[in-house]
Amino acid sequence: MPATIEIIQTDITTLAVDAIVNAANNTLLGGGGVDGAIHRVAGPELVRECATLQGCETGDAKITGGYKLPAQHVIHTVGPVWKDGKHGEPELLESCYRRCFEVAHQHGLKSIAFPAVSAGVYGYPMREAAVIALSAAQETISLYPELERIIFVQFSEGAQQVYREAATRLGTEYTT
Ligand code: AR6
Repeated sequence: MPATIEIIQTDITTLAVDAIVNAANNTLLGGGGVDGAIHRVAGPELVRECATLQGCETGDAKITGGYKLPAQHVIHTVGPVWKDGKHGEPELLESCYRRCFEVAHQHGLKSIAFPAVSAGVYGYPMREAAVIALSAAQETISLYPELERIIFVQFSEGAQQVYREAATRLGTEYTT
């Protein structure tokens, strides 16, 4: 069975999946937005483990435990800050998704949930970010057959609508 793609509106910290992805910064030591929410729910042990990782390059991803989260792991990735789209932002955002899937595969994970990496404080336009996220998922499905669920989580109704429209345009089948 190929992985299913789900597009859902919820708080990512509530999901009991193998891994949730954190939209972190280069220090991996916490911040606002989804990063702040994940660290609040996971508790202080998460930042202690993150402190041993020596940060993370933009476009890369690193895995930790989930601690008090219902998710077993957190995959921390660092998206690009949007300038104008001509400073390597699309390639870096693609790299975030590719690396998250690679790390999930290396750990034999079957379910992974992503927020809209870079599309908050980092200013990446939601529509373009959604196309990159969904295209990466589509490519991954054939690469990693053990993956069962790929979940794209949006915090707002508007963002969810953008993801659904992007999926329809790309011909990506999804459930909600
Ligand atoms: N569940 C799901 N999605 C969420 C949640 C949540 N609990 N909270 C926010 N979002 P952002 P970025 C959405 O700003 O743009 C941090 O300070 C949010 O609505 O969290 O990659 C880091 O430390 C938006 O659509 O991440 C970095 O410094 C999406 O998640 C910086 O922000 C991403 O928004 C990273 O900025």
